[in-house]
Amino acid sequence: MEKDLHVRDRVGVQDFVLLENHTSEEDFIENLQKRSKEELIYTYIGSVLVSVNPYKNLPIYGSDYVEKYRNVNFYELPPHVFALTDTALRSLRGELINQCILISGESGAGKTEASKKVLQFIAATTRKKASLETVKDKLLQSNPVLEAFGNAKTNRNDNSSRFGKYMDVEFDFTGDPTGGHIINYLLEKSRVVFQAKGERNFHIFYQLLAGADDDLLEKLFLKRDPDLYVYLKQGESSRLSGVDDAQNFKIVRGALHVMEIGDEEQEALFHLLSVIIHLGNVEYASGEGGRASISNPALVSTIAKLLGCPEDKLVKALLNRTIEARDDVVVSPMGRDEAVKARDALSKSVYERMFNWLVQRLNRSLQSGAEVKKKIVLGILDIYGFEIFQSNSFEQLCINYCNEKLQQLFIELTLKSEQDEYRREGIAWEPVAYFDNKIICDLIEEKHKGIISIMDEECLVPGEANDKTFLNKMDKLLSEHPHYVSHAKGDTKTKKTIEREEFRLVHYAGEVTYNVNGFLEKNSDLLYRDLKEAMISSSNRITKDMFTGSELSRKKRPDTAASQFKTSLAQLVDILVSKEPSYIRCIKPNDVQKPGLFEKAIVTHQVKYLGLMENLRVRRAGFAYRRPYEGFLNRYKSLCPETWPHPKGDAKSSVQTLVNHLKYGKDDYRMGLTKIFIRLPKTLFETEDAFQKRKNELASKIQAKYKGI
Ligand code: AOV
Ligand code: MG
Repeated sequence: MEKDLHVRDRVGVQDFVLLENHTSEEDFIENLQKRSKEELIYTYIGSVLVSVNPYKNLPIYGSDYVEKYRNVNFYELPPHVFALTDTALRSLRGELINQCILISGESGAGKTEASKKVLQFIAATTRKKASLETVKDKLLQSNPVLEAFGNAKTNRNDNSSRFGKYMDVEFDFTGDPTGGHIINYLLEKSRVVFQAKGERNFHIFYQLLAGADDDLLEKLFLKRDPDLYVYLKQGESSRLSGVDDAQNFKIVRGALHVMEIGDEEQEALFHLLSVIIHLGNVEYASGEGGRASISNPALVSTIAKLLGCPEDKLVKALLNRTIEARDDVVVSPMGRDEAVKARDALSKSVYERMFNWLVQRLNRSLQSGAEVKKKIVLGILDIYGFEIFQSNSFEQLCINYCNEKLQQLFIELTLKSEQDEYRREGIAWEPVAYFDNKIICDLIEEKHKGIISIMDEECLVPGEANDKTFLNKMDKLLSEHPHYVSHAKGDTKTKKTIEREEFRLVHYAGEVTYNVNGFLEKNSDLLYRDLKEAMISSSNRITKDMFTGSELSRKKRPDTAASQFKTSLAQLVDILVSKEPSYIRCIKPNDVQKPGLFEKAIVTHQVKYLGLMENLRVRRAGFAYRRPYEGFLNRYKSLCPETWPHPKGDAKSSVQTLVNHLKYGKDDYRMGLTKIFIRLPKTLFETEDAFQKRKNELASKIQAKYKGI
C-alpha cells in the first residue's frame, strides 16, 4: 500500500507551502481542484490541514491507514487527518502538553466527520488493554447518542449539528485514555416546534417512530407515521433518502446502554419525546373573551398520563399564566396565540433540558477514575458551521457569532500572535496584512453597545418593547457601523433589498440578512411558572432531574440566552488558548452535497474568508516550530557531547552549540530572544527521532548495567 499511497498522491502538491513560485489564489485553488479530482481531499498549509468534502465514502480510514499513519512523521506521508491527530498525540505523550484540535468551516463542509476520524484514530492507536476498551468504547459511543438528539437535516446538510460540542479526551501520563468530558453549546431548540421546508426535526424523533417495536409505540400512544404529527411534518421531508432511521434507532439504543443509560431510563426518555410529539398536536380554539380553550382535551389527558402528572394541573398550566407581582398573585387566562406560544415554550424547554441531562449523564459515564491524578487532555472542537438560509433568525445569529469568535481565535493564534512573536523575539519579518474580524465580534458582543446588549436591554423593558423597537434601536445606534446594514440605509453595494423587519450583517464569511421576528422572545427564553410546576409534579424519573423546585423560588432573572451564550463562548476561548492547537479547515466544494463537483466560485469564497492565503504567506515566510531555549535544551542535550550531561554556558548559547552539532542549515532556524525558531517540521522531527533513538540506547545501557551484563 505504501507504493499505492505515494503514486496516488503525486497530484499537485501536498503542502501549499511547497507551491514554489505559484503564490496566487488561482494557483492555490487549482491545486485544490486537481487533488480533489483524484480524491486527494487533504492538503497542508504547513501544519494546518485543509480538507475538501468528497461527499462520498473513500477507503482511506480503515485499519490499514491507521497503521500506516501511526508514529510516522507528519511530512513523510501524504496529508491526512490521521497524521494531524498522530502529531498532536505525540506531543501530548512525549511532552505532556495539552492539545486541542480546532475544526472549522461552513455548514456541510465536513467538520463532524473529521472529528469522528480524530476520535477513531485515538481509539485505534492507544494501547489495547481490556480496561481501556471500555473507555474507548464510551468515547466512541457518545457520538451516535449526541448526533441522534442534537443533529437534524437542514437545507445545507442532511446531518447538521444543531449544537456546539467541545470534547476533552483525557489521558494519564503514560498516554492511556482514561475518560473524557463534553461541553455542549446552545442547542437550536426552536427546531423542536418548527422546521423550514425541506428540513427535519432532530433525528431521534423519526428514529423512535421508525425503530420502536409495536409494544413500545403503543405504550407511548404513538403511530408509526411521522406525518401525523405537526412538530415532525412541517418541513415536508420526514423521510431522508439513504438513511435508515429504524436501524439508527437500534444503534442509538445500543450506544445508550454503553453509556450506562439502561432500559428504564431510556423508556423515560422516550416518554418525554412522546410528550413533545403529542404537545405539537394540541389544538386551541378562541373562546369567550378571547380565552383559549383546548379543542382536543383527550390528547392532553394522554400527555398527562405519559408525564405522570395530574391532568387538571397540566390543563390549567396550558391555558393560564400566574403572575406574581409583589405580594399579589394573579392568574390570568391566556389568549389562543399566547397559549400556543406557551405550549411551544414547554416543548422546547423539555427537549433542551433533556439534552442537557443526556450530556450530564454521558459525562458521568466518561469520568476518569479518581486514581488518575494528573490528566493531560486532547480537546476536539466541532461546532455548527457558518450558515446562511433563506430566512435567518436568532439561532443563525448565535451560530454565526460563534463562527466569528472561532475565526478570531484562528487569526489571533496563527496570524496575529505569530507575527507579534517574531517582532518580540527580534526575528527579521515582513508583515503580512490580513482582515481582522474583531470588528464584527465587537459589533455583536461589545458591552453596552453591541447587538446582544441592545437586545438584552429591550428584553428588560416591561410591556413596551418588542422586536420592532429592538430593530429601531439597532438601526439608530449601529447605522454607522461598516458591518451593519439597515433597511433604511439599504445595501448600496449589492443592492439586495432589506425588508422592514430585517437587518443585515456583513460577516467575515458573507452577508446574512436576519429577520428580527421572535428575537426578543427567544432571547428572554421564558417558561411560565405554571408549566414548570406541572413538570415538577411529573413522576417521570428524568423530569425530576430536569425541573426542580429551586428554580421557582429564584428571584433573580436568569441571564438571557444570548448573554449565556456569550459567556460560554468566552470560557471556550479560554479553554482553547491554554492548549497547543492544531487546525482542520474544512471546505465544501458545492452547495448540493454532490460528489465530484468542484465549484470554483464556492471554493474561492471559502478560501478567501478562511484567510487561507494569508495563512499561507505567514507560514511560507515563517517558522513552523518554536521552543523556549530551556525546554529545547533539556530535551535534546543528550544529542551533543558538549551539552551532555551538563551544558556549559547559558541556555541560548548551549542551544547554539547543540544545533551546530546537529548540523542545522543556516536557513533552517533562527535564534530569537528566548526561543529557537525552526522553519520546517522536518528539522524538528529528525531531531526528535534522533532523541528517541538516543533515549532507547541510554535506557538499554542502564538496564544492562543494572543486570550486571
Ligand atoms: P459539518 O459538520 O461541517 O456541517 P459534516 O461533517 O456533517 O459537516 O459533513 C456533511 C456530510 O458530508 C456528511 O454527512 C458526509 O456525507 C459528507 N462528508 C463529510 N466529510 C466526509 C469525508 N471525509 N468522507 C466522506 N464523506 C464526508 V454543520 O454540522 O451542518 O456545520 O452544522
Ligand atoms: Mg457538524
